[in-house]
Amino acid sequence: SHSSAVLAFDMGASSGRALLGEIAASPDGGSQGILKITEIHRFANVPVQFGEHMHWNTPMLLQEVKNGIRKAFQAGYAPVSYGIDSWGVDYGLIDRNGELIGIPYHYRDPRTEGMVEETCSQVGRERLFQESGLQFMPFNTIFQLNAMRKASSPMLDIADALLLTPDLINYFLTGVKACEFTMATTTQLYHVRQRKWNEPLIEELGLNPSMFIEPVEPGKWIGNLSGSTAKELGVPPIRAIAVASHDTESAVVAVPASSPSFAYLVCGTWSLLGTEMKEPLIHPDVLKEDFSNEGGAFDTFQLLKNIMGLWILQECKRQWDQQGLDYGYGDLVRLAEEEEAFRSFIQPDDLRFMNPADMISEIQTYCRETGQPVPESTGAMVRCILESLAFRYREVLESMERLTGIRYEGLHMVGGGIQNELLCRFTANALGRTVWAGPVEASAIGNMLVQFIANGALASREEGIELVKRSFPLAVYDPEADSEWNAMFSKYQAATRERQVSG
Ligand code: ADP
Ligand code: LRH
Repeated sequence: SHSSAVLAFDMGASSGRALLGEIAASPDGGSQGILKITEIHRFANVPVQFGEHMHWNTPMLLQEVKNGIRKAFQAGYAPVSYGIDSWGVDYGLIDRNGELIGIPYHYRDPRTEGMVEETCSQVGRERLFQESGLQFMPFNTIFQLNAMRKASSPMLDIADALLLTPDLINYFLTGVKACEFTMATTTQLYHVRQRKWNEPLIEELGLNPSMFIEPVEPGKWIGNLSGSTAKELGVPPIRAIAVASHDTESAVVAVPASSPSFAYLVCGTWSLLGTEMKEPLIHPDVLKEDFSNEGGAFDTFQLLKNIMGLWILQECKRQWDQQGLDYGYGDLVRLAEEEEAFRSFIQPDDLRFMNPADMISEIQTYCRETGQPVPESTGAMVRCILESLAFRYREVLESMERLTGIRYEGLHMVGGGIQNELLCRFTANALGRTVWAGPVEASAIGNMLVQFIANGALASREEGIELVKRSFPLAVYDPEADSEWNAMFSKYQAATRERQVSG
């Protein structure tokens, strides 16, 4: 019914969307409801280059969230609350008058170059892992802030509060400064075992501990739309809920798994391959394999690894778009299907693919340097990317199995990337296991479930999962018999061995 409808904002690195969620009567007249999701608004999320630095278009993001709220009401819906999830690690700084300082940086901004090494030599790599439980990604908040510190950024001197992206947008909508837990754990400044901000570390890095706000758990009511926001938009002052505001964690909430230990792949700009845990796994092998323990919703930790993901394809597509070759993702997949299989591979996590000026040449250079045929056609390029990702998923899944000692039956894939059916098929083949794909809008759905629970429309996470299972059919990909994929894995490994990967 409309009285329990919620509005979910899911802001990914490539696009943002507002989806309305309602628990509706089942169409077959059954007594259990189904989750009906309606897209209200969608917008591209395009970074902006200011001189040497890459930034988010934060004013546009705030405006688009406002547009989403207004459009929901204009379309006749009456959501009782909204929640925002976004990509991890990024933040805005707020001064003592409550105003935004500067333009929030994009996590791919090059100012963090060399910062992992520099910060680790300052505070110790092992110690950093033991306290944060995180994978060493150059863009983690700790390295971004340390880069600002090293540059003697005057912005840090006047910063009174640090707000991670969803908290930042919520602040300008509600006037309330909050800090949501799952997002806080992506900073690498949160102590995962002590479950609080790592103050000694923050101080050692010369940062001001009072910038960091006490985290709240997903499901917490933050406040309502402020009077001025409600008036500006012509809507009632609806509730703002802190959801699992890190998009990856919202997506995990919506994975329709049947067993308590399942493997998942959140497939968007990034590919996050992981499994759910009750406690962080702090062990030298986790450091060695460079996995993260990220805070999740419902008192979980997510043991996962960031894989470079469809970013690589997005960047190639951007270049083809600029050349006027108007390919949609469907066209790119069809071109890839027509190409010869297993010709050349890249290591997707080689840091050279993090933010190259020219992704297409970067891939070609990689293939040349590793003595492989150089992909020239669009189809060959796409095929190389998708096959390499599928094999990388196998590599990372196997490494995760060594860490947990569990064998996973198959892999749950969620997120925008599962619309690429070729990638799902390749993944099933590369793993030699079943892939269950769905739902596409997992982050928005997980965002809604946390709101439904906070608002009392659902009793528990378990009810939420059952709702998802009833509402969204899964696509099942079984590995093809007698495929060459197993034999070709060693070819991939030979081509990608000894390449520089994160950490
Ligand atoms: P994010 O949340 O990180 O912005 P999404 O979950 O929206 O990312 O996934 C975006 C990715 O989904 C794109 O990089 C693209 O590869 C893939 N994708 C989107 N639409 C399609 C489509 N119609 N067919 C195949 N792949 C698609
Ligand atoms: C995926 C994601 C990922 C982070 C990255 C910055 O959208 O949140 O979990 O590491 O963006």
